[in-house]
Amino acid sequence: LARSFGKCPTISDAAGGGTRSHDWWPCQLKLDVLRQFSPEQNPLGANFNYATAFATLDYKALKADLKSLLTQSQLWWPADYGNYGGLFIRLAWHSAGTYRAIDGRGGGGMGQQRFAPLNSWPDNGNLDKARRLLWPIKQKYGKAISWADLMLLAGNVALEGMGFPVLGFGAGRADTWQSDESVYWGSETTFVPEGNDIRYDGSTDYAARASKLEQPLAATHMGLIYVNPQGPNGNGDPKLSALDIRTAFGRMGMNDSETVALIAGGHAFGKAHGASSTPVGPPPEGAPLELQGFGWANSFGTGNADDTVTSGLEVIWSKTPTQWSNDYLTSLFKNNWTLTKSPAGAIQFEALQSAAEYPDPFNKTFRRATMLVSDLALREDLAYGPIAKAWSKDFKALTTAFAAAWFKLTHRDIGPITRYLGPEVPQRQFIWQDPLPTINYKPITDEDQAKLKAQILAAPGVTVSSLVSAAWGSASTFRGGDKRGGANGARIALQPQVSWEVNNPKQLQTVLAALTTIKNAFNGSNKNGKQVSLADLIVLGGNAAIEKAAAAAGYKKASVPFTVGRVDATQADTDVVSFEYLNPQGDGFRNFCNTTGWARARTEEFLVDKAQQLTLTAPEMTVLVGGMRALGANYDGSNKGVLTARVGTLTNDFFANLLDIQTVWTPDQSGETFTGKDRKTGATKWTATRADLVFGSHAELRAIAETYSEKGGQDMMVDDFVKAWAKVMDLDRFDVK
Ligand code: HEB
Repeated sequence: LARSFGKCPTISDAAGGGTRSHDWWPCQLKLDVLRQFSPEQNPLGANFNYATAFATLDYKALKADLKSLLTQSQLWWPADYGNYGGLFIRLAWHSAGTYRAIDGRGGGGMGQQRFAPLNSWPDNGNLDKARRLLWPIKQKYGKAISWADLMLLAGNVALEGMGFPVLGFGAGRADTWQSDESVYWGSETTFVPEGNDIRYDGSTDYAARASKLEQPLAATHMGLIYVNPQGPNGNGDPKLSALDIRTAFGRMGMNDSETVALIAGGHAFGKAHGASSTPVGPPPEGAPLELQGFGWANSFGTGNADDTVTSGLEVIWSKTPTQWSNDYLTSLFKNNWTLTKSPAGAIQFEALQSAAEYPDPFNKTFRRATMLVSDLALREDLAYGPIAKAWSKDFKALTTAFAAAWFKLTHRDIGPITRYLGPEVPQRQFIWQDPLPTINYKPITDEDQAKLKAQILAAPGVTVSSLVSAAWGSASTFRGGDKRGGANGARIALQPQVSWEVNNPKQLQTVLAALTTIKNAFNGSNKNGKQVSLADLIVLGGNAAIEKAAAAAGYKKASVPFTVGRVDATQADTDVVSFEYLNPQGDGFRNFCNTTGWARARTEEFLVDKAQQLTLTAPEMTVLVGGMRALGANYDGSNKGVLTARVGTLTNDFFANLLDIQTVWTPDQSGETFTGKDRKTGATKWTATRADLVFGSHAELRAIAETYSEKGGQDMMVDDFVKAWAKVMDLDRFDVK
């Protein structure tokens, strides 16, 4: 079954067709994720700058157009209640809602809703219509507004248009032009509702399994944004549904009250669609050419309006589906709910003894109140229940809570506040934005930098290895997925990072103590208001160490680019729980791998995963590993992969020795550590890990490794290492980019 899964019945002998290497050798390490989003694949070109284009946007006019679109019902997809508000809120929520705090991937930051698999997930049914409704507006404003921003802004305008006071909007999400293949969506080969839930290791003990959802996933089934609306595997149990909701929303960084606010706020609007059990056509990716990217063709009745089939549920939550109110919550607590089935056969609740007060979107009739199983979770769960009940009597509190939670939901993965664009960015800062203080001192000069570097190298107890390891530890928390982490803020000196095993706390403390002494001396002498931050000193220390190591290799003039201006965050502005998500499972660059836990990936896959988070290419990853081994930057100071007799010298020895035919490697029992022996004498020469040997074993990585060890490779090594290093140090410098 697994073999035939996903095979197209039509055999293509055109470019890219046929049986591929990945079909033959499915365990091959995949480097594709390091080759995504190259500027050559972007029709706007390498020089396109979204922030510059956005600056030309008539934001007010765009919002006015969006607002009037809400109530311009189109014949090809008539609006429920004459208002697309509910549909657009769902579009925005499903765009943002794939975000997972654990790896920072997913979310609305790249406009991925346009591409497979998201555009065709069963949970995203009929959102193709929502995007097509927005197309004339996108077309009108062009490059000045990205699809990524537009989909979220449409949700915001919908909320405003229906009387909800949103907190604001930050634009700045540049579009991507292909599916982000780095996101692990799960290993199942069926979509919900079939769901062979590999993510729970096949367990159907819903109470026990909820919190054991496979990392880094947040959704409970393949093809869903979060949870099954009919309860776990459609079991109709609100209490068990609540457990799934807690895991799913928790993995997105939402606590209980934020979760209640989001669901109660969202389901105050719109309706669910399940008019018939007639199956709809294939999703956009599987639909025939003539449908032009539309999916889910519905042959029931008119195929739209009152005959619409989306989720298969047929629910109207509120008496005022196009007006902000807390009728959703009052109805939830006031009514007695009975399990029923929608016309499509899906399990849902109905308020049987109640009056028919809930409006049909088209035919002026009224129905009894209805709810999803997952809605009842907000009443039945011991923690959600009291929150929801209190808000059912306190509309103001619900409004405040939903506004904050919606803003967080839609901005969670955009990165630091300096990335927010447009006239509606709230003044207020939130802890989840990982706040940094605003800089209020004059930056240090090149001359100061040279002096400080000399002081750092002369400081007691610090070494090239420990300086490189600390600077890497500081900068390499960056995640391209949600643009959190990085060297700015010097959070490596704060909890939780200062205690992470990968940072070697004892060694790190020595470096931090030395740098703090230098910082205090410099700032205490107050040279015309010039100050240096610890964050800058950590990076400067790494750079100084690399320049020293390059000099030792004969490159006296090597100079590592340095971008001054980092600031130091406070512990109070650092959400310890949420920063713990940045603790790497593996950091092959420092030869660290914690294989307990997320054990489905191999050490070398963690290396590539980390490189992808750091937005590195395969050559950049290769040169950084080779260089850091030469510099002895392993987290624990071990000599694994340190294939050189000149540790602390920026040589290409790692590559030369790895590719040396005279060495024969044998794995230990765990298959994690290898011993390299001399082919002739049998003498032990080296030890190494999977994150080292992969550069000799994987054909494409080996090809790169060869270039660094052949003629000219040493010069190339120093140049490329310095460039890649500087890139990593500056990954989070959105303030200067
Ligand atoms: Fe929701 C709709 C589910 C959350 C917002 N949702 C809906 C539906 C369903 C659901 C099934 C229907 C679809 C159709 O059309 O058919 N949700 C759900 C779940 C959850 C949710 C399960 C978790 C618990 N939501 C949510 C949130 C939000 C929302 C969070 C926001 C904030 N939704 C929504 C809206 C709607 C929906 C607005 C409507 C749409 C229309 O109207 O179209």
